[in-house]
Amino acid sequence: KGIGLAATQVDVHERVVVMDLSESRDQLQVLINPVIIERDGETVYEEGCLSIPKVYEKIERPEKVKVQAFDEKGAPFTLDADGLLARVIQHEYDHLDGVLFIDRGDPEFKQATIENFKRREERRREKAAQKEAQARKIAAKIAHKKQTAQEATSRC
Ligand code: GNR
Ligand code: NI
Repeated sequence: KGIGLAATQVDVHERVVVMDLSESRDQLQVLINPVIIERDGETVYEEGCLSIPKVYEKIERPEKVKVQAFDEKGAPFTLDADGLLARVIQHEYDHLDGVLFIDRGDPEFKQATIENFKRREERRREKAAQKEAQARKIAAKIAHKKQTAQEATSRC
């Protein structure tokens, strides 16, 4: 659902990035072992991340980057990027080093985001436990019904 994804995000610890900024979503770009060799300017853009759903923050980053990488066939290439492409390259490049956009924003916002996720996780666990208990109750009810039905037939 995103315009970029780093292997790190799907627990593959290789320096691999895929991106697709096209409307048709059929223009996959692959960066293997990317290295940003030049950074230029600065700009602010609101970022989001598949790994931290529904969190957005304006983040300052270099406006342009020059990146060297290998493509999916192993061929080396150099890419001059600006705009959204430069933004996504830097966002994904950070993922490869375990860095998230909230690490580059307001520290208080980062802390608040972490607290929110802890609470979210806690609620998720509580709900799962409730569901489990409900399922157990229903299973017990069914078992009881079966037993009483059996007792009734054996009496006849
Ligand atoms: O889909 C994504 N959109 C996006 C928007 C602004 C800055 C960065 C991104 S990357 C993100 C997908 C993602 O989390 N990739 O790691
Ligand atoms: Ni991301």
